[in-house]
Amino acid sequence: MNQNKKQVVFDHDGGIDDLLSLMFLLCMDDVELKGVCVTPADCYPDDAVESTLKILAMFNQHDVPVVVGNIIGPNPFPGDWRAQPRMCRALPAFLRTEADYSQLQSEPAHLWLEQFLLGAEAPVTILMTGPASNLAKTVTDNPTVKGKIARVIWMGGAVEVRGNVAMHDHDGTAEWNAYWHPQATYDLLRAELPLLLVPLDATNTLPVSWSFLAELAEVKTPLAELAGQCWAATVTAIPAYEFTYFMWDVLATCVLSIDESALSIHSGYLTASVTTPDAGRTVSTAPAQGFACQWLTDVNAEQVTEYLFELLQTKKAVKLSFC
Ligand code: AGV
Ligand code: CA
Repeated sequence: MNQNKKQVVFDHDGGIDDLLSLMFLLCMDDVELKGVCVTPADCYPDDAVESTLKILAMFNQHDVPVVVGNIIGPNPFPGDWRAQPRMCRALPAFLRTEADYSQLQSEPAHLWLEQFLLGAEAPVTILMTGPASNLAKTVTDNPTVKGKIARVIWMGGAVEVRGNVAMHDHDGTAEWNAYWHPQATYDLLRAELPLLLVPLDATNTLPVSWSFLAELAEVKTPLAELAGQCWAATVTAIPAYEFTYFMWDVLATCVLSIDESALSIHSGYLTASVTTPDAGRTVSTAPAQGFACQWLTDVNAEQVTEYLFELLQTKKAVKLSFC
């Protein structure tokens, strides 16, 4: 263990921005990645595992365990969204890289997480960019693990802005990661961990815009090329105007190590609905009605994109530099 680095477990759900988040995480100098959990939510888990193993291999990270969750939320993601990240597997850089399946562990993610936390020498930071089902179950089943958690950063929720769920039994107030398993969202808040939510309130400031893609195209490193190819796949996938792709998970990942001056953080109380028509809605409350946590209300978008471009100039993507 490197004492000067943050010990991080990354729980993601295999979307294109989840995979991009893994790349950015592996670029960070102050992060030691200890494990990856795959939540079978906005992906097909076989795709997510394969792409995860390949990204780890691109960065020569062959000792990082990968586990898959076996908890299934009651509100499935649309099938075409789940299929979208398969495209990454078709990119030349992925096809050239071999996945090391010896890194894949057989136990369910929430049990692996419990054992990992119990054995951790230093407090662990947990970054989550999919639904919170694994961690919610771990801390509900065994609250003693809470002492091992330094910080939880979760891309989830919509506090003062409208959500992004458009379903027949929903009023549109919830964000998808919170809606997939509303009870897990509630249980996560109830655990009162040192939680920083990265909700739509903050991620709305970072759409994947053409001007961002054009700036990215000037970075010209092998990793920036790969990131640009992944983002390119998001611009036509969802034709409806209101479903623009945002840097949801990528922002949550940046929060781990970006200069705090870029972030506007609010401390307050939240609860979550577990019933229709607003299941998964994250609601700001008075202290007695909710659970203490923090959430990001705004970010300096320019500082974030500059930081992303800086990360893409790392020398750590060793396998890619052989291109
Ligand atoms: O709600 C945002 C979350 C993020 O974790 N995901 C996508 C990101 O990985 C769900 C989602 C919302 N809108 C989407 C989503 C869309 N248009 N396509 C795919 N996933
Ligand atoms: Ca995600």
